[in-house]
Amino acid sequence: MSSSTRNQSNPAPETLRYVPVDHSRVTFDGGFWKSWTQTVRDVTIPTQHKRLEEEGFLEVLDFDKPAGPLARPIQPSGLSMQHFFDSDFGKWIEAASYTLKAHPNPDIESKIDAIVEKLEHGQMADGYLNSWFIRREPGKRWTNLRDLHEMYSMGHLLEGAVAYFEATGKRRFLDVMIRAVDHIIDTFGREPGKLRGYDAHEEIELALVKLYRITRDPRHLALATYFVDERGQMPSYYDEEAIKRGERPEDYVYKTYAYSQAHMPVREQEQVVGHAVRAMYLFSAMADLAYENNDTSLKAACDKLFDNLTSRQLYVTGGLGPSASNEGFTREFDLPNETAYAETCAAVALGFWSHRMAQTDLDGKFTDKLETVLFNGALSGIARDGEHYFYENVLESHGQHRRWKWHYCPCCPTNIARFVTSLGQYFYSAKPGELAVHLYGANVAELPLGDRLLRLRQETNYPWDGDIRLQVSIDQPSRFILRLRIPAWCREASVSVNGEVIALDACTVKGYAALDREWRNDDEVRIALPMPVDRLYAHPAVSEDGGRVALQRGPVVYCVEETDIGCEPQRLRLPASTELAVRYDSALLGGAAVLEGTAFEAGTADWANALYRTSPPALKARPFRAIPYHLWANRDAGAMAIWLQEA
Ligand code: FUB
Ligand code: ZN
Repeated sequence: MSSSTRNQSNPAPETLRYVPVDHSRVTFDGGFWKSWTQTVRDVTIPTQHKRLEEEGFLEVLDFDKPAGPLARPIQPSGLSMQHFFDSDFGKWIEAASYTLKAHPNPDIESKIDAIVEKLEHGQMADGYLNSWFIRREPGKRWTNLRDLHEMYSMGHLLEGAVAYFEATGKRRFLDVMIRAVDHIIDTFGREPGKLRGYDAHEEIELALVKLYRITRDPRHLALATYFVDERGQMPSYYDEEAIKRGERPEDYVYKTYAYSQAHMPVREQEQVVGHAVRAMYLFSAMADLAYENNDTSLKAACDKLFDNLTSRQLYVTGGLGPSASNEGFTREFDLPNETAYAETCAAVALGFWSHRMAQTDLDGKFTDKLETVLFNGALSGIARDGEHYFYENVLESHGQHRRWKWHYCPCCPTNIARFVTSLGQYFYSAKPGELAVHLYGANVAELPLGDRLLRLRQETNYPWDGDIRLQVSIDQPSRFILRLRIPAWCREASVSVNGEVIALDACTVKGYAALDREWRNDDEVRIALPMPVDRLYAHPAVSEDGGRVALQRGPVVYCVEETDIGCEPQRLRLPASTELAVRYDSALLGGAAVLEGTAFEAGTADWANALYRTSPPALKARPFRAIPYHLWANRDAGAMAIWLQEA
């Protein structure tokens, strides 16, 4: 049973909330996402398994063999990347599983089954399951939640198990993970005799909610709730745990538990701090629990944090977490371009969080950000060939950033893979009497409408243009509200139904236009979202972007690459008056709308050996073009910039 059918058959307490459509009900049979979803399914998923094998990740599951030498040394925090290898194949299984319903693949399925068999074989009698501790340090399990990712890894295995069960109906992996969760329930909590801990790398919380949505076992939801509620309570569990290990809490490498959003109870947090991926996973779980427990205090905390992130700490691309040293946040408005960390995982996870927020509170401010990360800061994490990646998604480069085939810490490739292979679920949500369209892009979807299905076809070249035709197929007339997201970037949207223009001002609430009518077969909705090229300016506190302008068209952020213009884009000066033409270039990496215009280049020819001089550089007019940022670094090496100096 899929999570969406599950929710419809158990209306309480979600009657007032939206339920995302099952991703497998949405087929990208044309347009922008067709080739991306095909590439990820046919290239990314198989090659990632190959890399996991080649790089020895799967060897950690050879429980009957003595553990070999460490492939990843222990870091100053006490963590080796190898501590969490389980998470990488957990995420791979999840990503692969999402492809299986619509595209059965016995080879991929047998690869997953082989991993599951090993996991089951290695699982301890009490349900404990973590390859590192079982094979290398059995006596040390549950002694260092602060540094060693034990439940982070289990959480990713659990998400993989849920996805595989939903795709195939096979229970083996799910049962293995339910036993592991039972063990965690026996070990952690507020009851006497249990450890009052929670993992410093959030992840298991949101995985437990996914499990609960299948099992409806209240213990699964209660465990997730406990982990979120316990986080940041004082005295800190991490202090007590360190003392038990014979360590001094003040020797903690990251110095502050803000690194793990464990510096104060979650409901008191107002600023997004610490490690970016951890924060996004935590906030996703908080949004899930707000939804499941109808917890308005968690929802309020999420709202404040979302506003803090989006008004002070988010890159224009939807990337987040500027700093490598903590893989996360520094101070507000600190958004350096060339040194941006902006990890792919963090952008993907912001997509998770934004999407979850919109299910309890249908507000375009959430789905606008989902769309931003989708077309920019997350998609930039995977190459057009589907087998090269970025971990850091910088906004500017002098050519030193190139995509790689595999990473020392390959958390990002499987994250972008699972985002793309489950993309359908982000497009639509339903609740009794309502359907919401969050995203635009060619697809055909079967959407639940009470006990019947409605077929909705989107015909569009979005995001290359903003004309969308929605065609309704339904076996009998039916009254319901169709809610259409009107993106905040669009200032002159128009909508018509069967040729009749809709007064959007009268029916749009929080970025969604509500079309409440009796719908009939073959009804046609036309949405026009004009996409002029927008020049964006950053808040003056973002010192890096002072005097600079970024180009955006629709949801797509543009960049200029040296390979297109023959000089570093950092040398361009873009006059405010420059006309920018939009041209669809079918030869560019599968086809994309590019922007073309004239800028000035600051020349170097007359500088001889001078580093500084009293007169400014000579400017010479030259044509330039900008391409979608997500496509950068797919051709010749060279410099790139999103923020261009304005002349
Ligand atoms: O530590 C586990 C994952 O690896 C994190 O989420 C990423 O930031 C990377 O450090
Ligand atoms: Zn990552």
